[in-house]
Order: sequence, then C-alpha cells, then structure tokens
Amino acid sequence: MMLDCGLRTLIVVFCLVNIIRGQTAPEGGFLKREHSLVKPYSGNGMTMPFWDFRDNAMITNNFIRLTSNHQGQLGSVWNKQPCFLRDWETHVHFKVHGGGRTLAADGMTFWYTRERLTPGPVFGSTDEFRGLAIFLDTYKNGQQAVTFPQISAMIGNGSMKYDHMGDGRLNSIGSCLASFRNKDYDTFMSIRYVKQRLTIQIDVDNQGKWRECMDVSGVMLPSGYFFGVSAATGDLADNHDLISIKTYQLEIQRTPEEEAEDWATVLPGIKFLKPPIDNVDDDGKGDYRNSSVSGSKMLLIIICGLLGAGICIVVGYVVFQKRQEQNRKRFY
Ligand SMILES: [Ca+2]
Repeated sequence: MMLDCGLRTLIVVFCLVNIIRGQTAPEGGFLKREHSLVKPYSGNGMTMPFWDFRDNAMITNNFIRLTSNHQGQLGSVWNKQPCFLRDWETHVHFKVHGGGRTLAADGMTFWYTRERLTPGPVFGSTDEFRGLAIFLDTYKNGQQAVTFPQISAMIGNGSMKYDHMGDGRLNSIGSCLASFRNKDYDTFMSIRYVKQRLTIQIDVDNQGKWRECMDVSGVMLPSGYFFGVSAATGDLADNHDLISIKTYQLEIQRTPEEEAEDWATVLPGIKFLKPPIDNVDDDGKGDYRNSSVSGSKMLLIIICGLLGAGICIVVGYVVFQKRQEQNRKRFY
C-alpha cells in the first residue's frame, strides 16, 4: 500500500515536472508581461494587448496559427513595445506540424529587429533587416548532406541579404540540427542575450531539459528593437503554431563603465568574424569554403610544380649532354 502510494506520488510529480518543464523562469529572471504572449491571448479574438498580428496569422484559444498547412501562406506576430532590457531571456513554445512526413516548408523565424510588421520573403518577413533572426528552417534549399530541420542565426545590418539558396549559411553565426516537426509533446526554444553573448537552447526531445544549439559571443544588438515571430509556406506547407512567448528580464552585475554605455546606439553586428559554422554531421558538401583552394590542395599544387620543374631540369640536362657529345663526335 505504502509502495503504491509512493509510486503514485512519483508519477504525479513526474507529470507536474513534464507540464511545467521548459517554462520555468531562468534564475534571477522577472517575467516581463509587456514582452510576453500567453493564454488567453485575446478577449475577443481580434486584438491582443501587447502584440500585433497580420497576413494569415490567426488567433485561437490555444495557439496562434501563423500559417496553416496550405501553400503560399505567411503570417507574423509583433510586439507593440520596443524592448529596452539590456539582458533578457525569451522562451518560445511552438508547434510545427503537417501532413508531410519528411517534406515540409518553409519554417518560422524568431526576430529581434528594428523592423516590425513588414512582410517579405524571409519566412514571411522583410529581408535586409537590422537585428537578430533565428530561423527554424524545415526545408533544405542547399546541398548540405544533413537532414533538416535546422536552426540557424543571423545578425542583419540593414544591407545583408538572407541567403535563401544556402539556407542562411553565408551569413550564419551558428546553427544546429533540431528535429521539432510533428511531435506529440511540447517543443521549446530559449534565446538568452547577456553581455553580448547569445545562447540558444532547445527542448525538442521530450527530455525536459534544455540542450545547447549555439553559444556565440561578441553579438552586438542594440536595445529598443522589437520581438516578433513569423512563418511562411511555399509549394510545401506546414502548420506553424505559436503557443507562448515568455520574456524575462535578467539581473546581471555590471561595472560602472558597462552601465554607462549607451546601448541604444550600438549597431547590430558581430565582433568576431568567422566563417559559416557547419553542423556536426555535415560532410562539407556544398560548403562555400570549398569553392576556394584549401591549404592541402595548395600544398599538392606546389609539390606537383616542384616535381614538374625537377623533371624539366633533368630532361634539359640530358638533352644538353647528348648535343655536347654529338658536337664532340663531329670534331673527330
Ligand atoms: Ca530553407
């Protein structure tokens, strides 16, 4: 009897942990209602207090459907208030699902940008944006030998274009593979921005804990930009559902110099330039860096060149010797 009771308690605790997992506040974090989107979204189904939505986006009681499982759709939600938090962490609860077992498109994007409510070709929002984009890309346009979906991030400066044909690879600051489609459990993404460090974690494996997707330092993002989430479908489609966005203000110790910095005027960018980052199981097929000559290939070319030059010298010397011999014979 005691054992049975204990087992039941354990099961209840396990269920509770599963219900709240991925949604607990980060340590030292305060939920900012004005940058969060939680149920009930709206009293009348037409407006939300802190968020705008447009195009095919549709509010229901339990989720916001950015696109339904139909071709050529796009939709987005955008925070009405700019975010002036220096350090923040945002948890996005989402669900991507559709009839295609492996083939679907295009995906959804989490934004922290100067632009808002501007539809366009990048997962339903505008290209040449300023700020952060995190792409949850379900359709592989490029030639990488990996299985999608992929999550990748980019910092736009207002003139850079999203690299559609390479799935964002040209301007990517990091990426990871994440199987988040057609799950019968909850899927989450966490975006943390503290002291120029961007950390993206995911909870898409029903493990009840965060798994690192990318961790990038030197990321410059000014305050005063807008949070948003958009999605698009193409010839292939998916339901892209947003269930919640929870933004937490983080209390981080700063030096007086750091406090004095005017973070609103910082230009979006990344301090440390590095080549596009590959996914772990990527074998380099379709790698842009392969279009230039690599170090090992250059060494091979030099060796071949030296060998060729050596053969030429030897052949030349033999021919010269033969001629000298013939000349000497003519004298005798
Ligand atoms: Ca793609």
